[in-house]
Amino acid sequence: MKEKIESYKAELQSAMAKSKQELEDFRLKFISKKGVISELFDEFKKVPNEQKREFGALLNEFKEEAQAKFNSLIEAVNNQSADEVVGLDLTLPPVPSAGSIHPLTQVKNRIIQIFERQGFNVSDGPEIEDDFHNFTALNFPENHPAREMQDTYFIEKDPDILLRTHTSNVQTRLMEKGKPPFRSIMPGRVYRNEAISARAHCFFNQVEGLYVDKEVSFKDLKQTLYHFAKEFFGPETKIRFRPSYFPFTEPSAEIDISCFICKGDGCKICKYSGWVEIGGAGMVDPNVLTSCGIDPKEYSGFAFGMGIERIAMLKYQIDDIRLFSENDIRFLKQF
Ligand code: FA5
Repeated sequence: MKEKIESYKAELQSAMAKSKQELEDFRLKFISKKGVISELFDEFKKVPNEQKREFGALLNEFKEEAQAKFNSLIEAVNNQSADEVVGLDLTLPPVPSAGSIHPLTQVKNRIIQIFERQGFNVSDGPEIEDDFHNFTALNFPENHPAREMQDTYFIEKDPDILLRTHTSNVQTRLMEKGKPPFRSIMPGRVYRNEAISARAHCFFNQVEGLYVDKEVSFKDLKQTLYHFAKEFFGPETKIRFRPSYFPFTEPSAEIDISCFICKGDGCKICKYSGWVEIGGAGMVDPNVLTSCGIDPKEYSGFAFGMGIERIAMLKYQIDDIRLFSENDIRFLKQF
């Protein structure tokens, strides 16, 4: 037992603790109920009576040394943590972690700015919508296959309440409330029950445009969008209209812009066609004007709807739409 105590003493003397964890390791090894000192006291019970005096003194001395060492290690660890904060100047002002405006908001704001300069104001409408404003008033007949063009998330049936599938619902809300002229753009989030991929999402943003007045023509539509494309994508940008179909416009068109990356020569972004689609447009169908209480003999109008994510993807050459909603700081801090 004497040798054991001597060897533990040597270990005790060289023991060091640089952290709270090492301090705790020391306590567990020497001082705790299952530690070395308890173990030695258990052994002491078996020591013959004539040796008890000698070993008892050695053991008590060792116990005191262990406790003293433990106290000095506590002090050393505490002083060390104080040293560590010496370099920290608590009087310095906090470093602001500057946020940035989300790229979609930046694109939306720029779009608003361009149209406001052409005399458009900004209108808003509900994302939870009824069938009438999302479909029926927009000339989608009941059970017509055109409704399938936009896979819908229904919230309630009979009467149908749904998540709007496009911002065109704001057109109908605007027109039924007021009197022409209307010259408004309507940005907002829309929802479609679509498979998510690099180019399509089940929620995305659109910006709708509506101009209704006396003698509004397709020429006005073309010029308005041409101006937008040049302002947004650059002065060299060309625009073209491809015949298309929307129940609420007649005639209808898809809007393409010349690829501003390859300048029309063909590249990956435009799939080597030289053109990229940014939205749909057309002259407001007379049935839509009528269902909103506007006389189509007196008034005409144009409307368009563009995908904000798609425009942002083109502008910043982003190849995956999912990046906009994943909140990955490495992506967001580039804007
Ligand atoms: C419409 O939503 C019509 N309401 C647009 C319109 C308004 C036409 C007014 C005429 C008059 P479309 O379904 O094509 O049309 O969508 C318009 C744009 O939204 C598309 O060109 C595209 O840029 C964007 N878009 C459509 N589906 C998705 C999707 N799943 N993910 C991301 N963007 C989409």
